[in-house]
Amino acid sequence: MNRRQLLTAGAGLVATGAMAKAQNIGLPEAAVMNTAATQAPLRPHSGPDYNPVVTLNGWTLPYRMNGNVKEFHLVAEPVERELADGMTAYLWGYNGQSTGPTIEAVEGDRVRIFVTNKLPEHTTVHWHGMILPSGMDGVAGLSHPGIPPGKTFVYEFDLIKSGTFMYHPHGDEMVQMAMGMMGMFVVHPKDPTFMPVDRDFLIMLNAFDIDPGTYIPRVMTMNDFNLWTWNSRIFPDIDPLVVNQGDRVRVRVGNLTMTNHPIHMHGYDFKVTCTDGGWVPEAAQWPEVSIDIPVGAMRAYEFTADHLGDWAIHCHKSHHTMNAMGHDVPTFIGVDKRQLTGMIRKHQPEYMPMGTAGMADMAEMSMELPDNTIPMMTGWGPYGPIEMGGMFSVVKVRNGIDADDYSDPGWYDNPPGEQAYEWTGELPEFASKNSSQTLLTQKPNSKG
Ligand SMILES: [Cu+2]
Repeated sequence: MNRRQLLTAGAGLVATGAMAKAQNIGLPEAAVMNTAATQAPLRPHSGPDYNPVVTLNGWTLPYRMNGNVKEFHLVAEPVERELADGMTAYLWGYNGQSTGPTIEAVEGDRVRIFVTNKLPEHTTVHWHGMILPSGMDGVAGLSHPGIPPGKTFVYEFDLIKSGTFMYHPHGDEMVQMAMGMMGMFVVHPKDPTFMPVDRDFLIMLNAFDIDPGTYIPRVMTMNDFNLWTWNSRIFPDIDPLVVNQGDRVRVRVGNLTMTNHPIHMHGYDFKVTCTDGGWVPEAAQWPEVSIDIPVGAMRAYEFTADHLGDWAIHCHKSHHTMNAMGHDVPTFIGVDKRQLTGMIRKHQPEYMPMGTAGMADMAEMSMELPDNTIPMMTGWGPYGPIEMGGMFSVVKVRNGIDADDYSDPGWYDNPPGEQAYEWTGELPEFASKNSSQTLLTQKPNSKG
């Protein structure tokens, strides 16, 4: 099955047999997603119209109308999530995946959200940023008792403002969020002509600490996470943001990790148009090419996709665009390991010296890895290794992409004269006289 097929709406949706028949008074169907592929936008079948969002490597939770109330059913449960092809994590999430499905509704809607707890301990759902009655706020012990294992609680409130919000547990929060429990909640404006866009992408920043060869995150980690994820997915298997030239595009980025992430997008400047506190008035929107997403916050930015190309989008903390890395690896830049290599190879014939000229060689090298992990930097582009991991993807702006088409169009073909090329003329004096090895080991001030 190729990506285009997976992208057809609802392809990965599994109706749970017993609940498939929606009863007007019973629980609404609890939809389950069985794939980490990006699902096509879910258009509303009733109620006010809106332009739905696309969650990268995610999906939107279906709803049903019960009278005038929009009903959803979230199931908190252990899940197996493919962080990348070849790496599965045993997480806690919602309705089959971590991150959980995106909830979409419209300003003025009344929502009723059933939350069934299939975890081994109590949980709650806190609706981050939403204006609602205190008793619906989801803080265990403060707003209401924790939802015991096996029980279902009902949250019900009016959506009195539009914007981008998040949901996550507020009971044993540290453990449950470290295990992957979080999702986004988009409330579309009642007026569909308010700040309309053609494409509306969602990214939830999260992070895990999973030792290579293992499956379960270490929940006590505070700083040294080794997997920096978007919607519980790492590069090279975060889907691209596919855009038609001329589209108005919004990217909404929420951060439920324990550090800030400066999200940088190449090829464009953009304006910050929304936070989890609400929409930014036009006169107050400021231009950026990187937007810092603070901890426990959401920022949305917008741009018009005028410039064709493959544009990198990534966290600008360079350690966050790496996969599982050992932070204790010593730095060998400038160290001549030739003699040492000979000695080590007497005992360990496969020994490969690395890092003496930087670490780019790691991206090309095929080393044997433990099961269930992927290399620290990886991903192949049309011109070689991309040497990235973690929080990295590509905005692919093309001509002639259909409105509902989010399938990968392949790599951008640079027009003649629009790509950097090798200089084949004479080289300057210093470069021809010194080998790269001597340049490397010179003391910084030895050239005078
Ligand atoms: Cu980051």
